[in-house]
Amino acid sequence: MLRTISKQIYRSFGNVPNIFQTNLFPNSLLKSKNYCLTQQRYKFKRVGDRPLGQQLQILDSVYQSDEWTNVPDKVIELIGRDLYRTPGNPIYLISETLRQNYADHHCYEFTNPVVDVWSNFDSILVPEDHISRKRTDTFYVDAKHVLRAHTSAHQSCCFEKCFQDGKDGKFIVIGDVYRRDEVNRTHHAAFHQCEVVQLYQNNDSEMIKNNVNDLFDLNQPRTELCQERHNPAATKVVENEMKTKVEDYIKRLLGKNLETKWVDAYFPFTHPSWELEIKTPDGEWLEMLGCGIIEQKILDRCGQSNHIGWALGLGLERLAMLYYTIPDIRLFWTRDTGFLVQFSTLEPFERITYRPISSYPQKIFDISFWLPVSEERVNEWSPNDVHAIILDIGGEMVEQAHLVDEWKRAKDGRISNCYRIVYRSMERALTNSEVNLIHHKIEKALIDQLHVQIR
Ligand code: FA5
Ligand code: MG
Repeated sequence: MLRTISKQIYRSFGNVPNIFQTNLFPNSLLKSKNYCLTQQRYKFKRVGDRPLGQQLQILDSVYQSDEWTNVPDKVIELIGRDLYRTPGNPIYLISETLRQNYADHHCYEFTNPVVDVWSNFDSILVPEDHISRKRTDTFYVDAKHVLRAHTSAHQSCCFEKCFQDGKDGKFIVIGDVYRRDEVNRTHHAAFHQCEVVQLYQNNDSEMIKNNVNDLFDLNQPRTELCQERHNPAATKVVENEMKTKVEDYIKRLLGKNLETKWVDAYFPFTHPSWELEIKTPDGEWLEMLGCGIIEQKILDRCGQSNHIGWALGLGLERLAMLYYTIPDIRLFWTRDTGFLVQFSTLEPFERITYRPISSYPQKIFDISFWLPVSEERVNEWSPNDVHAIILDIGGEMVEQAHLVDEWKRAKDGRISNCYRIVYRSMERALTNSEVNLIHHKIEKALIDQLHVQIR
């Protein structure tokens, strides 16, 4: 029980403040300026702890480990994979749907996930004693740098930039983010988020349409529904536009009959705040995103005091798992081509249903051949015939087959093809000799039926 509660508290940025009043985390300890230092001298060694002064290379930078460092090599190995920028990965496809859906927003992608502590926490008002700053929750590269724990780390630097970049206060940030979190079917230490932000000013069309003349009302106190000095009517317009746009997007992917619910939440950087939960096909509610009206103090500090706005942070894996029926979050990091080949479409809104891959090893064999000499045969040549033969003979043992190389010999214009066949059974590990046998049968059929010449 204790563990369950503490995990809920640890997990996200959305910690309800009064949870801190429970005796799980005594106030005196949380309020202490030395709280984090106390944590540093924790007596147990943890995964990722390193000897002081060790060099850590992350992308092009080298850091020296200190007593804050807790990022394990296994996590560093994932940095730079850039799944959201790599065609053929489901995270790329989901990112593309976001880039298209929010096409009037500027899209920022900061490929280096190492940010300073200030950006990850202070820039968005995360209090000094907030639980998410602890070494148990965040990956520290050293005392001054962390692996960003959310794309909100980039909010502050984009507010001004997006006006310079010609987008009127609208931007998205897509990136890989890292957390010391539990690992289960829907949580991973490395995952992806998309931050979507929109700012408004007086005279914006949405405000005019809703008869809101002024975003601000100097007499307005802070209430549960509204920040101090905000016009409640303007807040409502902003809330509605944020919620409608993102719900429409999620329903475009997961179907218009999807059941959703907005739940009140708490984030240090927004007020009021919500989370969107959706009903999964197995009847459970799953949290997809956190959002809210941006704390005015953040905008004021970034020179945007005449704007109000909304921000949201969406988990890409959760969406991709439901869109493609991918059963386990760890699969996104696999290099298994049996997985990746299923996501090679260039049409991001294409509905792909993932077929589970085998857990047995692949056997990869190539076939290279010259296409037939006669012009007549070359003219009626179709790669589909090659695939038909491969499938006819290889049957369930063939997981994939692709043309991987094609070239023309200068001296006589003959064309060479190379097909790569990936053999893998769903039921057992295949032996080399049985795969060899099948492979030779395929070669023979290509010669007999399509008149190719094996090279
Ligand atoms: C945040 O990260 C806030 N920065 C979101 C936000 C942005 C709020 C802007 C307000 C304004 P949270 O910790 O709840 O919030 O994470 C957001 C989403 O990321 C979750 O709803 C979930 O979809 C996804 N997520 C969180 N932790 C994990 C994890 N360990 N593995 C996979 N997905 C995760
Ligand atoms: Mg959350």
